[in-house]
Amino acid sequence: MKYGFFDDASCEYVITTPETPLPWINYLGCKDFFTLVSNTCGGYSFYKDAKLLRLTRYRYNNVPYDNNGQYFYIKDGADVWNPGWQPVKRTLDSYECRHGLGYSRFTGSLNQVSAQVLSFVPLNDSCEVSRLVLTNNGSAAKELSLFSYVEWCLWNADDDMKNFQRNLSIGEMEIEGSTIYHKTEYRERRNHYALYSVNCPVDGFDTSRDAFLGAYRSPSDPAVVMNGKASNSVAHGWSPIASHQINVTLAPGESRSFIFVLAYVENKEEEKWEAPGIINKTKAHELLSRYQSDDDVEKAYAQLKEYWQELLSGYQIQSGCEEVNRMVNIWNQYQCMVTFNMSRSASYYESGIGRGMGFRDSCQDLLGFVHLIPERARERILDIASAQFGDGSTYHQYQPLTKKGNADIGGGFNDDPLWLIAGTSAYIKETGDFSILDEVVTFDDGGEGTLFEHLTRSFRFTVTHKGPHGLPLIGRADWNDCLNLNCFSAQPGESFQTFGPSEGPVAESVFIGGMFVKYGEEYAAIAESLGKKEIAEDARREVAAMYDTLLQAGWDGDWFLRAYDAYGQKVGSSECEEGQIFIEPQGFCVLAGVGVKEGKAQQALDSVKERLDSKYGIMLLQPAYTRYHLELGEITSYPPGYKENAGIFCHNNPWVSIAETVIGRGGRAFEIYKKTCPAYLEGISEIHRTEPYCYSQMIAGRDAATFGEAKNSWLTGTAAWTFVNISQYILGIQPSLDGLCINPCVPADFGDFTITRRFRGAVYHIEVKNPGHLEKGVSSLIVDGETIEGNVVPFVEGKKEYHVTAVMG
Ligand code: BGC
Ligand code: IFM
Repeated sequence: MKYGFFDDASCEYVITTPETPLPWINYLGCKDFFTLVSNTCGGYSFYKDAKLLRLTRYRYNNVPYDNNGQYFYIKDGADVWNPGWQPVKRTLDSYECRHGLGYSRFTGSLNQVSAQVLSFVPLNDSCEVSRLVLTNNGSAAKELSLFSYVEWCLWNADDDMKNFQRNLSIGEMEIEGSTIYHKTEYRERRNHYALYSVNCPVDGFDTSRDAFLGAYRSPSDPAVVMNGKASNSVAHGWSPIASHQINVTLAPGESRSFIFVLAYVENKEEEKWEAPGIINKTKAHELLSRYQSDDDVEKAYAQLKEYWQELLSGYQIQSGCEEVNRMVNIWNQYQCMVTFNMSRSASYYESGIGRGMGFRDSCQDLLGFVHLIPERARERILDIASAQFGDGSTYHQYQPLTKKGNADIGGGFNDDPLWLIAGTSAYIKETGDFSILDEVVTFDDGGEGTLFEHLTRSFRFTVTHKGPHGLPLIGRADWNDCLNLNCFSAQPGESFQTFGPSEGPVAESVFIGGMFVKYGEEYAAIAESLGKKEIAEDARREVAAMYDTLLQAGWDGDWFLRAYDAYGQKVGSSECEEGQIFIEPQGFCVLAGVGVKEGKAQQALDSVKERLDSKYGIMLLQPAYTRYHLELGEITSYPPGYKENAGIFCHNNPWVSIAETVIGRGGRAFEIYKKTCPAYLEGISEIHRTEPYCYSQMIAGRDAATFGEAKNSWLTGTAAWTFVNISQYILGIQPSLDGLCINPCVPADFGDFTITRRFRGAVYHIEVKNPGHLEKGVSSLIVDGETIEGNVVPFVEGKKEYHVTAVMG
């Protein structure tokens, strides 16, 4: 069942009923100011950091699920309604929500009145603009009252939820005409304030939540709105809000627009006060002056649309497959931008207060983002590198605002260091910019080194942290956060990842071994390009040794083992009672090339198909753990079929799909791609439940009662990896150190396709022809009329356009 449809020409998903199975959200904002907005106008805004600089309040874990947002109420006689349906939930005559690239548009109508709200964050200002257009479609005049509503968060979203003894006394507001200023905590260490303004005179306002809602009421029936009369309340402590009342008379056919601006303003310390207690509003006035007319809004909106069009033009495909076209050209790239901006901090499943930026997460996000804005990727890589310690290990997370490692979580996840090589290598392949390696970056525990030195320490960390079988020690966990093999000393109630030795001398990870082969080779290739021959040779020796170890100690007979636990027992082996085969090492070892020439790669992937596949995707492991295993940790704490315990983790499905392309099975690679691809799941939205335009972290596996149900949409490494998979491995347009490599691996009946790809400042027009209906192999490559040996388009400095024809054969 569908709850809307894709409007590809407008790059929008159109939701046609407010009652979607779960809130279907969008992200407004590209750089500093962000708003999460659901299809019923729920959500919240923050500046840079969802925890520390939260502008508006949201209530997670609430009923109804999606609670609080930037709401508009329309009072039409006795009827009160919202264009996005919530919170009043008055049945509307019509409803539509269009989530677009960086904007959302809601249209509701009732009794011949329609209200259209367009919300977006302009490119160059720290604010959200919402233009509301009211239209009288009837034949009689209409007297309406419009009320706006946002509830302020007292900045630190964590403290805001807990520290009531203080917080109920600190709220301070200031009102100037139609602008409501939220200046809580401005008198002490803060130098910022927020505002909510509208571009016309108002008939009243409210800034006290209690006055606006009334005792024992909620945003679904605010007393002020129901009575049609603002109370001009000024909040002193308690819960400050901002609400405007505007009375409007509309003649038949008449429309009027109102421009609301929700903004964040920062002053320098010396410019804080105009007079004692009165904030300096100069910057606010300047900002507001830019959004006063419809023309202003149109201009800013057009700029945003152009910005996105330009960004997405870096990779555009035309193929016979509608779903592929729309995911590749629009939504997958869009989600890559969102994950780059948010890491795993703020979504409807991540509260914005818990996690900062993940080290491994951010490195992987780069893989799908780097082609969009390479300069920002460069900056990010250098930030991430500074969360590394001198011994090559890293903090697991860091806070975006301070760029400091998160000491509460600490380090000890032994895959983290290698992801830095992954991200940096992707950046260099994309841009050819080796100069990033000369940038000097500090180590968190003192000292500094070039980025190349950081990569060297990453590489050496694995070399110097191996266990009894010569495989990498796992530490607190590897990619699978829940495989905690050194936590066997846990006491009931202790958190799996925050106690005990961060590293045992025995527990080893086959997965990190696969990563080491993949990214160790990329490190060697970078060293070679820098002319560091000995380093490259030494690295390749280490990689070769790991390769052999994986095929011996890391091989179970029909597939790759997952790990050895702290007692030296196998994990992910046919000898195990539960959890006999895991997805991660099959995908990663094979995509790294391990076992391809020995025939083991194919065997491992066949085992995946036989044992882990399901109609909704490949499960993480089988059989699911039905009881708790202290020696394995959190993974066995989940009920069977959920999350890491045999859920379908969308993040590592593409690893298997990529692995299939490595051995040339394009049909199977694409079959895997389709199973978790949201556009293909649109028709079963009542089962899948999350947004059909973005990936979710997890789909419940076959062992779960809710098989096929997705959770944790938006912020997942799935976005980057599925984009890498489809764009580089299936469609086969691969940035490499030497230039753009054309290496498609598709189903035999996929048909011809064309791709426009921006690469190192030039535009490549690529045509892939497949007259023989093959799955892999390029027999001829013609670049601007000339036949080229091999399948890499040689990069010519200064050349701006390339026309490439690749014929599969
Ligand atoms: C995993 C969760 C786990 C959490 C905390 C996440 O990365 O996906 O399953 O509960 O880490 O350990
Ligand atoms: O690899 C992790 C990731 O860092 C956060 N989400 C879950 C994944 C698997 O545990």
